Amino acid sequence: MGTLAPNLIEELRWRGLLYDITEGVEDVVKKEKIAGYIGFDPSADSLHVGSLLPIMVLVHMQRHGHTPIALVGGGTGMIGDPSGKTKERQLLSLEQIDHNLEGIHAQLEMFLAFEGVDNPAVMVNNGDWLRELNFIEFLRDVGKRFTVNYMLSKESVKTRLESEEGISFTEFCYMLLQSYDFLTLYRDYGCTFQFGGSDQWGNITAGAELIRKMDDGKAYGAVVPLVTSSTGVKFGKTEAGTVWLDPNRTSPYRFYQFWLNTADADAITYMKYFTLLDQDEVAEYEKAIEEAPHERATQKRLAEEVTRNVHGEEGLAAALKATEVLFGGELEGLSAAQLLDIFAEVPSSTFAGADLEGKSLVDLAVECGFESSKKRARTLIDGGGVSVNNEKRDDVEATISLSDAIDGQVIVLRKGKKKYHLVQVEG
Ligand code: 629
Repeated sequence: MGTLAPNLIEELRWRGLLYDITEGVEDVVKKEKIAGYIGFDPSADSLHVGSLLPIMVLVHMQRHGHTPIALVGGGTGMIGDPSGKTKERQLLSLEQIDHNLEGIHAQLEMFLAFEGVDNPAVMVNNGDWLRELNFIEFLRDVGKRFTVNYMLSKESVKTRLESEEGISFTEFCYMLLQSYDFLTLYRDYGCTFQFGGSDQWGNITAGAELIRKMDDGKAYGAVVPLVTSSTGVKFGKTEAGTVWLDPNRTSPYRFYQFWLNTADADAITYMKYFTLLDQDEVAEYEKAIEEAPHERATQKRLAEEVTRNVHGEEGLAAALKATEVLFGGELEGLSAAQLLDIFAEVPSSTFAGADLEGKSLVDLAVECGFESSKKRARTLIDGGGVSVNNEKRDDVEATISLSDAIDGQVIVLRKGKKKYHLVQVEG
């Protein structure tokens, strides 16, 4: 998969990943192998799909022979970035930050190659240099290079100045810390690029300024667009909340479903953003979505690619299997927890184990609302219209046994092809 574009910038450009770039970026990227970084603060113990876009930039950097540096914010995470935030943040405890760092660190590792290539990725933690900073020294070395006037002109600060909420001195200084990171990576790794979301523009350009002022160096920045969805729902959110990368927070099945549910109007954009399919491949899906949108081939491929990237071949297989179950596939090998996840949106009722044992299927079908009378329920069952755990039960005398309950906890009832009801066993 994936013929590469002639260079990194052209790659990012055709994918729509360049929202803004500083001057001179194109020439440098064409001529030199660069090192560039993106920072991720440990606000939670998992990244979410919103972080995937900047991560893809790191992936493209590596594919094009440049050196990607992933930075986790063990230092900046103790302060909190005001960029794009309308409210002052709650400080996290050191334990919380360190716990979150571990999770994010492990996730970032999955996307990049740290050995066995000519341009291995690098992972750094800015806690290593920020946590031991000396305040007086910092004010003399770094603070002196920024006028408050310049800091006040930044979008992140301006919007908060205009709001009643205001901004603490602590968050006001955040940009100095991120600038100091850029300088540190410039000195230690020859890092001359910083990428991020469009909310990071102010912090990135501040860092390039610091590098110019302190080391007379040239540094660059580029930001990816904010991902929007044509449906008006904030990207990365569903009714069930944020779509996380951690499989314990968002199962591979839900993750897959999130991508599968992409609106036609967004599917190609997301395919360019979030997969490594090349221009020719994407062009085919562009045609497919125009000619046969009902087949949802683009959404299927999108969901498949991103799920494989984040959850591996196994996670994808689990997601596909779970999706089949919704369409009547076999339940074998699935746990009660997985079934509860798959059928989270279908109606359910709870029975005491003793009430369920020996209950006639006819009664259960009525109690679950499949039919309004026993007579109708008998006709339904007799006609093969009821399945227990996705296996047809067309005997009107059939009774339910606790051994039908998967892990002793759930029975999946189905009427016809698609109407599901989940029976949960209490206790
Ligand atoms: C130290 C910390 C640095 C450089 C960057 C940072 C983190 C940065 C930030 N980023 C957001 C985050 O961590 O707050 N100050 O949640 C988030 N980012 C990914 C994208 C973003 C951004 O991780 O840049 O724009 C979201 O798409 O909000 O030396």
